[in-house]
Amino acid sequence: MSTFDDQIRDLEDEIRKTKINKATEGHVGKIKAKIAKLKRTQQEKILGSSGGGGYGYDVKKSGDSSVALIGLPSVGKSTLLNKLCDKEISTVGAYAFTTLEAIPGTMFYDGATIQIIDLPGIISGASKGKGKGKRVLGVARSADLILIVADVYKTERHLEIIENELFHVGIRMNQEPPKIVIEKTKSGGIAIATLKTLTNITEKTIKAILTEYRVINANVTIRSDITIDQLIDSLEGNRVYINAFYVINKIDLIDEEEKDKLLSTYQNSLDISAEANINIPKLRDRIMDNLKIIKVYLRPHGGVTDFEEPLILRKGVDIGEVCDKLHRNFRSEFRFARVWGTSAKHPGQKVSITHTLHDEDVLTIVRSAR
Ligand SMILES: Nc1nc2c(ncn2[C@@H]2O[C@H](COP(=O)(O)OP(=O)(O)OP(=O)(O)O)[C@@H](O)[C@H]2O)c(=O)[nH]1
Ligand SMILES: [Mg+2]
Repeated sequence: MSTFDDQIRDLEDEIRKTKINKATEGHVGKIKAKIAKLKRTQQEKILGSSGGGGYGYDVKKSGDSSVALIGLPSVGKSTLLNKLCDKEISTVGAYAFTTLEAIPGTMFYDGATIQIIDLPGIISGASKGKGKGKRVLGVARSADLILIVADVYKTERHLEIIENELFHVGIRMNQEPPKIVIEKTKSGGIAIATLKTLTNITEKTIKAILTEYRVINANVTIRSDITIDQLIDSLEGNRVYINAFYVINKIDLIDEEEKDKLLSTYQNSLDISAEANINIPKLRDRIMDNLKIIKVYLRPHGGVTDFEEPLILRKGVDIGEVCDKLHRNFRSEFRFARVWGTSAKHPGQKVSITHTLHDEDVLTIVRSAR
C-alpha cells in the first residue's frame, strides 16, 4: 500500500500537470480537497501516536497577548527572548537544541505586558512528528503573533522550512479568515449566495468541492472573494489565522551591502542582532504594531482621566467588551458612554454599547444607579 506521502505526491503531480482553466478548475478543486483530507488523516495518525504527550507544551497564558519564537536550532531565539524581556531567562548555547522546552518570559511595553515564548528549535518534518516539532508547533498555533527567527546566512532555507511547517499544522499566516458560512439543510441541493463577485472560483467548482466533502444539501453564504484553498480550509476547519513576520538575526555578521540585498528580498522582515543589541527597540515596536493592541484611558463620570493605567485591549473592541472586562454587571447596568479621541465624531461624543474604540481614546461609561 502506498504511504500518505506517496498518495499526496501523486495528486500534487497531477495538479502540476493540469493547465488550470474554467474547464479543469472543478477537477483541480476536487484533487486539492483529496490532498487536504489525506493530510488531515496523516496528521491525526501522528497525533494519535504521540504517546499521550498531548498537543503543545503546557504554557500558562499570561499578560495581554502572547508571542511565539519559532526557528531552526541555534538561530538565536533564546538570546532574543532574554533581550526582549531584559532578563536572563533562557539558556543560550553555541550548539543545536539547547532549549528543550517552552520557556515563557514577559516583555513590558508602555503599560502592556506581553508574554514571549522561547521554543526548542524545529527542523524540516516537524509537523510530521520529527523531534519536538509537534509540541512546538502546537504552541505556535495558540499564540497571538509568531516571530519566525532565521539566521542571516541561511535565511531563504530557514524561512521556507518554517513557513511550510506552520502551514502543515493549519496556521494561515497574515490572512483574514475567509468569510464562508455553510449551513447544511435536509434537501434542496446546494444554494450559493455571494455578496462579493468571485474571481478565483466558479460556482461549479464550489459544488464539486462540497460534494467531495459529502455536503449535498446546504445554504452557502460567501462574503469575500475566496480561493479554492480557502474553501477547503473552511471545510477542513481547525485552521488558525495568526499574524507573523520574519526576524533575521545575527545581522552583526554581514556588511551593509549584503544587508540591503537581504532586506529587499524579504519585505515582511526585520533585521536584528540579539547578541549585539541591534534593532531591538524597533523589534519591540514592530511586535506591538502586529499584535493590534490599543490603549484606552478611563475617565470616571465627572472625574479626571487616568492616564497612568490604560486598559490594554484588542483593536476592533467595542464598549460592550470593555464593560465585560471591567465588571460582570457593567453590561447590564450600561446606560451610555462618552468618548474622546479618533473614534469620536466630536470630543465627548455620546455613544452606545456597540461603539468601536480606537487607540488612545478616552472613555467614560455611565451606568444606571443600582
Ligand atoms: N553573531 C551573533 N551570534 C548570535 C546572535 N544571537 C545569538 N547568537 C549566538 O548563536 C548561538 C545560539 O544562540 P541561542 O540563543 O542559544 O539560539 P537558539 O535559537 O535558542 O538555539 P536552540 O535553543 O538550540 O534552538 C549562541 O552561540 C549565541 O551566542 C547574534 O545576534 N549575533
Ligand atoms: Mg534556545
